[in-house]
Amino acid sequence: MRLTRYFLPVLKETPSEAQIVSHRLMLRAGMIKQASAGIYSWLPLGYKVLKRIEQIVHEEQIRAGHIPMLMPTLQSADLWRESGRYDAFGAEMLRITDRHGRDMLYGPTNEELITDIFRSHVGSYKDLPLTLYHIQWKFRDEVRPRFGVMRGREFLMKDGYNFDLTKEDALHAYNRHLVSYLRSYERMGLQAIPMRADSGAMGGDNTHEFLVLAETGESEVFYDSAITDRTFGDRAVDYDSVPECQAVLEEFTSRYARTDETHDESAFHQQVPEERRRVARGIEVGQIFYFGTKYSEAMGATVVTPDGGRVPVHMGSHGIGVSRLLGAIIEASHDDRGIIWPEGVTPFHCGIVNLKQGDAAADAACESLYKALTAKGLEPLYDDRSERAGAKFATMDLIGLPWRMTVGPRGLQKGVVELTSRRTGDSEELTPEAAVDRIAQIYAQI
Ligand code: 5CA
Repeated sequence: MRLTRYFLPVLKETPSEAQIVSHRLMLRAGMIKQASAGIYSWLPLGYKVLKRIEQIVHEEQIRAGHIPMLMPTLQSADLWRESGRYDAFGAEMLRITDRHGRDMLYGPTNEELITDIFRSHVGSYKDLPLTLYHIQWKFRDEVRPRFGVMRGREFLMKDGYNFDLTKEDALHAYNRHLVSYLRSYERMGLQAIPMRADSGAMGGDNTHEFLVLAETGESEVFYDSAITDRTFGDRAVDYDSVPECQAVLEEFTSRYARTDETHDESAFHQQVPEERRRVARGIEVGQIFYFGTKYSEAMGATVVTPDGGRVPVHMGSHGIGVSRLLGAIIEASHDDRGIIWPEGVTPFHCGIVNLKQGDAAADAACESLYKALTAKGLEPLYDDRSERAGAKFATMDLIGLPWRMTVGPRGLQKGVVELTSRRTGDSEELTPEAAVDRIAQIYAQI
């Protein structure tokens, strides 16, 4: 992409309505525009990051054996009356009446709809286990939408639903989700810690929230600092192996880590030595639930068992806050000049800054870098505006591409361009070919 042909409406002024850094930076970098309270348009740069996050979520869910599909945003109220949640969900649910007077709603989550699909098509234990998921917009009429995409009213969620014959099988599905979530967040450059939480409107008492530690987080959290040493890394886990997935759950949840809803001061003191006790704030980027037969019993989602009986299936649901993740990543990775995207989610892989637009050698070198990067399957963003170097650097720093190639007549006389890391600020002079190879190598490892 060439910047002169792109739509990147960066703001010069810091928007006064934004209280936290991620919201400010998303507005300033031209990623989102508020359409109404808690509802945003995703401008091209923001949309690109959203798609990268979705892609990671898809890849990791499919790796775990879960099946993608798509359910609508608008749902019939009748299904929610069957489960009893039409009234229970309260004012957070946006209720709509269609022209025939039928009660509809904009889905805040999909347990009912997926259970209806399941009961219509599955009737035997032989079709289990089954986990279906989708990535779809949700609506919750939050009392106080705030912090931009962090607490929106319309937001993008990945929600997955497992159907199993027994509680043991459903707990294995729970563990698979935990493993796949650890992998997903790490690919996005985040450490998200599973913490014991409250199940709220979903039901059940087996649930973990995934928290990214950040001062601006809305949840208060209590944990053993030893938990932050754990990383998942590039382990190969066999998702079909019950003991392997169980071992990961134990490894990542054995130390004390709870949100304020389930925090127990005396257990905290008993289990954690004083010097490792931490009270902090976190952003909830996902939650997994096992709730047994709550929906399957209410809605008649049963299967025939091997001995010919009929039982309601054991279920759980598992969510990732896809749009919220943009805010969480920026909270975790920025400096006073702007965003610093982790390589896994960056909107463009590399920026190209032409220090002297209109100089024949500089223009030609930038064009050839652009072509070479593109030929390697990478997406560069070429700042081909006739702007001062300082303005170009400021834009690149604000939008946070992890790598920048700077091309100018002086360097080209020596046969080099400059490759700069956004994170460390370190620069290196390399031949254009070596710079392209370096970038390709970096992304080959992501
Ligand atoms: N049905 C279950 C799991 S699929 C469910 O709805 N879980 S949830 O309520 O915990 O939501 C899943 C994730 O969506 C949360 O962890 C959070 O990251 C994100 N989320 C929830 N509410 C909002 C909101 N108002 N704005 C942005 N993201 C949100």
